[in-house]
Amino acid sequence: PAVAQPLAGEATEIASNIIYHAQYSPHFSPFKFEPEQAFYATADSVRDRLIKQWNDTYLHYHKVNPKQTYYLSMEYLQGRALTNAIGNLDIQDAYSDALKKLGHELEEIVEQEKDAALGNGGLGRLASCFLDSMATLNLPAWGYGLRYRYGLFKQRISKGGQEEIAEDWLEKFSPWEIVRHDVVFPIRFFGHVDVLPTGSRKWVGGEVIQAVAYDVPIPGYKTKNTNSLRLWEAKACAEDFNLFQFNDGQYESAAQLHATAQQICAVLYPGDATESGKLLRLKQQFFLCSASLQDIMFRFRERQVGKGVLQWSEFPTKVAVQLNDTHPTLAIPELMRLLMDEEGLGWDDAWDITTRTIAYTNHTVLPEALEKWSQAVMWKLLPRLMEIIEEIDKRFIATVQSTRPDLETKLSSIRILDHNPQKPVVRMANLCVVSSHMVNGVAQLHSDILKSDLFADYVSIWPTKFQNKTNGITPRRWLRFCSPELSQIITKWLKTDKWVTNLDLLTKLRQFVDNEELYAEWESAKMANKQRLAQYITQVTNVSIDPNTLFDIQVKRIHEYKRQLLNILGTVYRYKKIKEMSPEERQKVTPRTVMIGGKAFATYTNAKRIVKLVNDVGAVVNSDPEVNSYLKVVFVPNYNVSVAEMLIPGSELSQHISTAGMEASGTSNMKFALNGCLIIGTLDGANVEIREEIGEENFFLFGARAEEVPRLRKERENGLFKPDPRFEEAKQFIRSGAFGSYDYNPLLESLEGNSGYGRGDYFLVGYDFPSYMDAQARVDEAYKDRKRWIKMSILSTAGSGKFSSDRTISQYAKEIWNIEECAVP
Ligand code: DL6
Repeated sequence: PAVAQPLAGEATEIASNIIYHAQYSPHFSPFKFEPEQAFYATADSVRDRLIKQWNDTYLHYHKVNPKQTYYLSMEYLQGRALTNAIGNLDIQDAYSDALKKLGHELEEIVEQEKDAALGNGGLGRLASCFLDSMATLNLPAWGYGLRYRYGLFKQRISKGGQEEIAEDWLEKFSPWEIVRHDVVFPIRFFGHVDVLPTGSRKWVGGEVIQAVAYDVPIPGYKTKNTNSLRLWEAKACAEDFNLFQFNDGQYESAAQLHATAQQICAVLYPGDATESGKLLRLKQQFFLCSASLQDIMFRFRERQVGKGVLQWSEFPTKVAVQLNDTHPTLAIPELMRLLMDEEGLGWDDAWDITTRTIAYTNHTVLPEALEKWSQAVMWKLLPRLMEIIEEIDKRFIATVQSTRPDLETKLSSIRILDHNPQKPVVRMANLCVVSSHMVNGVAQLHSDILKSDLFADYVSIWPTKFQNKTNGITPRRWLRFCSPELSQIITKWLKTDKWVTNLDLLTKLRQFVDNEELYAEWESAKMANKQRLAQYITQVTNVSIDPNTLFDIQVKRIHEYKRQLLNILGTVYRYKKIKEMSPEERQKVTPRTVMIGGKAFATYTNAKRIVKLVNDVGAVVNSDPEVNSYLKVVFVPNYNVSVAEMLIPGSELSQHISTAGMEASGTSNMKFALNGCLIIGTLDGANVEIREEIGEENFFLFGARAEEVPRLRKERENGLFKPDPRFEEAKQFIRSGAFGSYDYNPLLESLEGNSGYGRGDYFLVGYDFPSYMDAQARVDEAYKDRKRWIKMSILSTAGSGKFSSDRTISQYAKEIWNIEECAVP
């Protein structure tokens, strides 16, 4: 493209580099420089810089040989990378200028990038925030995951509700990944175990698939350190392609292993209702664990041999492995296998190394989310690992029997293998707790529940094994880059931008909390973000919303425990009341725009019904001329990281309203609070700590407390619950057909009766409804007093310092991993 013009300084260099890539790293036909081509050329040019820093970082770590952490996660919700990369490299303005000279706007170019959605929700986004903090803190720490061909599905809303469409994030390719053709490891499935003449055991036969490394650079903020996210791709070898069969016309069987390999990384969370689906998920988990451990051990060997000392007993002094939930549990028996069968160590040495290396984070207490794998499937797919798991179980039982006879009666529930004849399973969380040196929950309340309930017996065996590490979010993506307007104001008032890496500095905003000038600036920044959001909503839903109304948002995976149903029932009640008001009365209503977004798992019927209900309510309310200037209801389609970056800065009220004790932490609550959005919420997960930090007067609290929930459920079972008339009225209004003829009975019935499957209101929506409505009335009142609201908003941001993932990661580094910073000079 002949667009180069004389530019000044760095922007000139960047512009010519972008043009260079458009011409000489071509991905499209020549002579085109539309936004799409400009995006890829820009990304390629940014990648040049990242590669330099990345190589320097690798060499530096190699030379210093510090202890390094490896974060194993089946999920990463990276979102887009361009804004983050140029922001962390601190070259945003230069890139913006360069693109301008080339006829493009940076804001438009970044929109071209597809989200890397290799995750589901909070757990995956947490992993991505952690990677950002690890690099920013100059910690030698890498992530390992899988390179899913199709990430989390794209959500489309039609008349019938949610539709799922495969999300082809690699459709054109990702400019950020680099395939390492020299980093390939064999992964075995099926087969059997041979006993060698030496007595040692060897897993042989079965099918062997190759794991190939794809690296994604993870730049730290204003530092040279650039870490790696290594994603594994599955591949079969050329010799596994049967040319003879192919030439004989047997095309499918000729390439059978190739097809099998392709399935492994095809999709995130393949449906597991069928046996083959279960097998595939287990294959994915083992694939991640085995490839990552072989790679980690290879690197350890390379660095130790370089220093002339290869002692496997040193492994835990050089390597920390963190399991992000139980999905990578197989790392435990796989590390044992590699140490014993490949490196020749005895059981005791291998066990000592494994337990000192591995730590486990629990992210849920929901019984249905605690993984259990069929023993039969495990024996078939991973026979050697099952032998090892059996031995771990046997030894654990022996230890308990000899040291803690008082726990004899508890053994059947705390041991690893559950030999229930109906369905013998391996309990992955138990395997993790028994084999890790540290176990942590993700918010104080959650960690307390783990200690007092789920893992109480283990606590009595290993009292010092259990910790809390309250989650955090990266302030770069979740404030500095997603809300430049608010960031600028904060920097101006604090007279420094150091808060971006030291978020506790935000508390200093409190000294200006009565300053009118700050109020005005704060309000106008929030308004700019609301206007941008309003435009976006119109663009994706065709509903026009008024930025002068209260923007009330609930975005998260759709789940009954998260209680989007409470929100929409409250909204239905609000609608009905406004409709019944006289025009004069309506004048007193605080106008609101309720936005709800999130994906429902494809097979989760009630979650899909909730999505449909929100959409149906929206269709009626938004077209009701009597009401729609006081209330609008929008379902935000296809909620993902990029959509969150648009919604959160423009939010004023956000809902974190799970049944107390059920949300392990929540992390979007932190993002909203950091952006000056007030929270209406229960005392659940990290809400408890957020409220402590920002002050109870700045938090709209309601609902039962975690310790009351079991009693309330019992009372309900005993028929002692009397529903609030407002709750009954809201349900009745839906049943009357006010929002269409769809049969909402099954959904509403889940909130009724005293017990039974899908009945009995397990999540206590009915119990919490009146206090929720009262809290909403307090919100309406507070919003009328603009100054009070802005003050609360500033105090929310000012109190959010604790929730930086830099704080979380520093704690992991010191208290679990025992690693130190290793800054590239
Ligand atoms: O720790 C990250 C995130 C928490 O913030 C959420 O509260 C929690 O639900 C989520 N856990 C999971 C695990 N599976 N389930 N359910 O996604 O982790």
